[in-house]
Amino acid sequence: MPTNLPPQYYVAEKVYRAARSTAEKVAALQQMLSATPKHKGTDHLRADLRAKVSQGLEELEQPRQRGSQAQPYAIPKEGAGQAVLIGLPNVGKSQLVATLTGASAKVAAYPYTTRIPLPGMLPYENVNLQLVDTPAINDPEVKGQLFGLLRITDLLLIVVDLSGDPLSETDQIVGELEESGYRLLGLGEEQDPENPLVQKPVMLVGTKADLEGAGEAYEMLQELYGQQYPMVSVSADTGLGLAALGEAIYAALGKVRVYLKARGSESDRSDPLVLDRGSMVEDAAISLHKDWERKLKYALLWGSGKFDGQRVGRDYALSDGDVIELHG
Ligand SMILES: Nc1nc2c(ncn2[C@@H]2O[C@H](COP(=O)(O)OP(=O)(O)O)[C@@H](O)[C@H]2O)c(=O)[nH]1
Ligand SMILES: [Mg+2]
Repeated sequence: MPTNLPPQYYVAEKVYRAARSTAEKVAALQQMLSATPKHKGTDHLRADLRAKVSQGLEELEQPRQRGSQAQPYAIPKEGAGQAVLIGLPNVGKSQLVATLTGASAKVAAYPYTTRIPLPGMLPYENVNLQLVDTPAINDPEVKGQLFGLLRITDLLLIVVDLSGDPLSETDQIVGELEESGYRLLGLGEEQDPENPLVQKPVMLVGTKADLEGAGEAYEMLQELYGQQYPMVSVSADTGLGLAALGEAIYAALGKVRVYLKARGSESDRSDPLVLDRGSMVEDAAISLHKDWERKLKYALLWGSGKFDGQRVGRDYALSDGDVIELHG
C-alpha cells in the first residue's frame, strides 16, 4: 500500500467500510479512486479499485429479483436509454413522469412523497425511453443510494420549478453533483476516459410552464445556462413542451437507430437496433450475435451512404436511420 495518499482517500475508505448497500459501496470506491493520485506507485491500487467499482456496477445493473425489495435503487435499464429526474421536492418530477409514462408515482402538494425511485416508459417515435422518478435530492435519508443510481444512469434530467426560483435550484443541484464527484457533460462535451470523475450528460427541465411568471423565469434560465446545457420548458398540466421534451431526451442520450435488412427483403422500421452514437457496422453486428465478430466481412448500406446499397466496411460509423444488410 503506497503511503502518499491524500486524506480524502482515507475519508472515502472509512465511508466504504461503513457502507451497507452496493450503491453506497460503489459511491465510496469511486471517491477513493478519484482521490488516488496517478503514478507508478498507485497503479496496482487503482486497478484494484477500478475492478471493485465495475463489479459493483454490474451488481447494480442486475435485474431485481422478483419480490425482492432489497435494492430499490437498482433500476434495471430498459428501452433505448435511461434518464433519471432529479430535483428539489415539489417541483413536479412525479407528475411529469406520471403524465409522460403512465407510471403511478405519488403526486402531492407536500414534499418528500416519493421515497423510492419509480421507472416508467415514454414512447418516442419507434423506441421507448425509460424515465425514473426519484425522491427529492436534498432528502438526507436517500442521498447515498440516490447518488448510486445516478452513477449508472445514461442521462440526468435536472428538474426545476419555473414558478419558484429555478436559477438557485439549478445552482444548488449542479453544485451538489459537482461536490459529489460528478463532471456534468453539457452541450458538445464528451466523456474523457482519463477523467476519474463520474461523467454524465445533463439536461435542464423547467416545469409548471403554465404558471404566472414561468416565461420570464425560463428566459433567465436560458440566459444563464442555455449555452451550457440542453433545456426544455414544460407543463405536465397543459401538455406544453412535452413532445419537445421526448425529442430532447432522445437527442441527449446520444443514440443512433439502425435497421437490419435481410437480402432481398425490406427492413423492419418498427424494430430498430439502438446503439451508442459513434457505433460502427461491426458493433451493430456483434450486438446481434457474437459470431459476427469473426464472420463479418462487409455490409450494404442505405441512408448515410453516398448511394443506396453502398458497400461499407466493418469500421463504417453508423448514422441514425441507416439500414444495413450484413454479409459474412
Ligand atoms: N400548475 C402546475 N402544477 C404542477 C405541475 N406539475 C406538478 N404540479 C404540482 O406541483 C406539486 C408537486 O408535484 P410532484 O409531481 O409531486 O412534485 P415532486 O415532489 O417533484 O415529485 C403538485 O401539487 C402538483 O399538482 C404543472 O405542470 N403545472
Ligand atoms: Mg415526487
